[in-house]
Amino acid sequence: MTKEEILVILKENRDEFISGEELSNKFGVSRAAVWKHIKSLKEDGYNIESISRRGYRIIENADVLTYEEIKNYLETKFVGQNIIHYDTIDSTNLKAKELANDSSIKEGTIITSEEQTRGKGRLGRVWESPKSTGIWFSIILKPNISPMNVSNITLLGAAAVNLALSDLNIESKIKWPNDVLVNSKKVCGILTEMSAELDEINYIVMGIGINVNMTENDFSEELRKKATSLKSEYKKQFCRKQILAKILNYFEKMYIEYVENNSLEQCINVCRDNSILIGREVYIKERGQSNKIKVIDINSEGHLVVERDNNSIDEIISGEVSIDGVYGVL
Ligand code: BT5
Repeated sequence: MTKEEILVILKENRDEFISGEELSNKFGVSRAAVWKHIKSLKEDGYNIESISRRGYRIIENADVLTYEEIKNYLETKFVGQNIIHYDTIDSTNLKAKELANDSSIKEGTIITSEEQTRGKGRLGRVWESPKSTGIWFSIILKPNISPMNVSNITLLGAAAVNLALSDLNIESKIKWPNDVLVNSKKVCGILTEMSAELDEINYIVMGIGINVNMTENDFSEELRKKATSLKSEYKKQFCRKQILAKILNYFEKMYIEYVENNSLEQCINVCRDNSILIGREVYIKERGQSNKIKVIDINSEGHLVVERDNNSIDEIISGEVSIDGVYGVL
């Protein structure tokens, strides 16, 4: 007997009490074993009422990022149709890469974790991922695209996050190529990693982290100036599983358009219309040097079109941009 099996029974009998005895008979285990599983479900965040001589009754579902909780919101064919959920893990990207090496793992498989002890940003930076307050997940993808175009997958992720938040009346800006900001502070970062041969991708792992319900105290002092959560900005608790499902729904639609029809149109429109960079003078790190540029556009291939100090127009494929006065140089 697993706690998930008990959960299924409680959910099937939502309005009724199920006695400990009934559960122990059904699964052929002791009542103490049943109680232990109920305790663990409560720790997961399920609100389960227990009354002596009547038994257990589920009151509401928990906001945990399991397939069981997310499936009712999902409208996808394959993205998120297999979810591997952890209470705690070093990094969902590390786990996803380990699993992606196994050729039998299905494309669209997702790794979620309530917390990460070694969440990763780009270039070895740390991603703070405190328990059950954010959405920390990675998607395993095996697209038939050129390895040169992998950065477009990050843009698809950023556009999907923007659209999902917009459904909840949250206005966000995309900081090309991998951040989503609310009120000029970072709420979401994306880390896309790939294993590839010269002209063929073995797999891509796209990890997305979103700060949902943390308060200021959940961030390190260093981050408080430049990071925020949806709760801090909108003064209310958000449902993580609903946001995750919306992101997956939007992502899959645009991903299929891209890998099957080679069209990035919707994604680029979203990235362009919600860009925090277009029209601004910013700094871009190139070969270790920080150069001032003016951002003009994001073109149909997802590249940043910029004007350099000497008035020449250039296209940038990937890079790190910092904006004076928006938040500290990352
Ligand atoms: C990123 O890197 O923004 C990519 C973050 C990807 C995180 C996800 S969570 C699920 C998956 N599993 C992982 O292990 N990672 C992915 P970068 O552009 O390098 O930004 C990193 C910088 O953002 C750090 O140096 C901090 O300054 C800042 N930062 C760290 N944690 C943050 C947080 N929770 N919210 C906002 N900013 C944060």
